[in-house]
Amino acid sequence: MVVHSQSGALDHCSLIRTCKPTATVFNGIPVVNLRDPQAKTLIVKACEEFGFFKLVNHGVPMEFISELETEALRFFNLPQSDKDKAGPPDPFGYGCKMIGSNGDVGWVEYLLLNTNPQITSHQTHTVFRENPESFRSAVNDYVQAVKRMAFEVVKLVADGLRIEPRDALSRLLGDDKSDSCFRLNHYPPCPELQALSGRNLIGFGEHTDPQIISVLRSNNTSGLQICLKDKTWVSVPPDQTSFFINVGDALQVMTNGRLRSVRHRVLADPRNSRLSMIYFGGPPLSEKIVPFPSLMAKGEESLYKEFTWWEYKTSAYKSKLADYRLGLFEKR
Ligand code: GA4
Repeated sequence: MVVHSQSGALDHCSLIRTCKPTATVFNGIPVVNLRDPQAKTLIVKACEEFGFFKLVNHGVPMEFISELETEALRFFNLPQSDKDKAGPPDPFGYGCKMIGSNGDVGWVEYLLLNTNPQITSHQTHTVFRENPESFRSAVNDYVQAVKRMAFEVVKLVADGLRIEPRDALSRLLGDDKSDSCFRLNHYPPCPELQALSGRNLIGFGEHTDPQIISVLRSNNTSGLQICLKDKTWVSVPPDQTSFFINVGDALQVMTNGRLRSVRHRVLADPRNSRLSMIYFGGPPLSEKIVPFPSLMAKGEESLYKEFTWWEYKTSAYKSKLADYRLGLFEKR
């Protein structure tokens, strides 16, 4: 995406919603040290209260992070016509402004990639055919390391909730058929809009992630906001050395609503570009998404109808970003 400085530039964003940058910076995001003996308790508490927390001491090598950041910026700085060769997203590939296929738009360009090992091993997506091998290898190194860390996080979730067996969640993410994906989002600055109206452009509209867990890392540009239980939006202070973990819809269902799938969005920054990299850990398509029996109290009933991940995903991909997707699957 090119940000033009001439006056017609705002034509590009006429379809994209704006909002006043009113959300306050929130300093209450829980921070969990992955090596803390109390980590499982702190993670469960954070996921119950916010569906979101910051992870430090995560063990993902900084070199993998910076290599991927360099490669991603090189890609997003290519001429538009070169980037378009990796699009349109189907849903995988390069996309610009259009998110999903139901009319959502945002001030963002992105690459969406499949991380299912059965597919990636012979993935010949144009993005990797047209770009240097160093890009593919940076994506692979990063995703592998983040997956390992995500397995640890979900093991702690299972442990903290006394889910049996302890690897019930991690084996879904680690399965050969795990339906997981990876996204690189680039939000260019939008100085014109700020100058004209003092408003911010919506980079990525509000939504919850359908999967089990999402692991996000961004550069030092702010923009990410989460919705608290009381429905207020707050800004998450950026931290380029840490990861942010989101509970997804599937984990909300598997914990019968105990853990909360977090509503979040991203506003474009008027001056700085934001780059984020997100791993979305999902189960195999055939997996039944039901509450773990081991965490149900005696006589407790599922709040949700029974469905497979394939059914949920198919329904999610027909929805608009801001829709409350779990609504269709609630018992009442
Ligand atoms: C949100 C989480 C992930 O980014 C994503 C998104 C997907 C897409 O960009 O194609 C969706 C969105 C996400 C949920 C509702 C549908 C599908 C866009 C959209 C409007 C890759 C995912 O799995 O679901």
